[in-house]
Amino acid sequence: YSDEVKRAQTQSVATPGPTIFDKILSREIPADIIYEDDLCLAFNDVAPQAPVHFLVIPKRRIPRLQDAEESDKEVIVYLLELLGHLMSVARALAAPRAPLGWRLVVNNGRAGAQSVYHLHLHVLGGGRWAGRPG
Ligand code: DGP
Repeated sequence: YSDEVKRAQTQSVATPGPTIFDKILSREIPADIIYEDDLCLAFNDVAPQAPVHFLVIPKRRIPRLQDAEESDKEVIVYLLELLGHLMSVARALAAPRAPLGWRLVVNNGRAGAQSVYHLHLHVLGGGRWAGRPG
């Protein structure tokens, strides 16, 4: 990556402002962190909906999935790699924690039940699912 793309990792896009996840990223408030690398952080959900329930978030503040957009070509490539990386990390962390299977959920936007406007993947496992979507 160029320096510019590297800087983009932690810069926010035009957003409504910091969320609780920024405070978790900066260690201002504690979280049960299970994984961290240059691009993302994973931690257990404070209100688990399943025996295994953790979140994978990018360090870069992207409010919603549709906000992972840029006009700069190099940054577009970076964002696509970032989204792939989040899914890859989710898979790697899920494998030992929920060996029988798990769900990956992105609540997106007001009508999509999103409450924290910092993109996050929910990984839910170890449960049986009634009323699953799709
Ligand atoms: P949603 O935006 O609806 O996809 O869900 C946000 C999730 O974030 C929700 O499952 C609860 C979790 N959450 C909210 N605040 C905190 C917090 O301070 N710490 C942790 N660990 N999780 C949180």
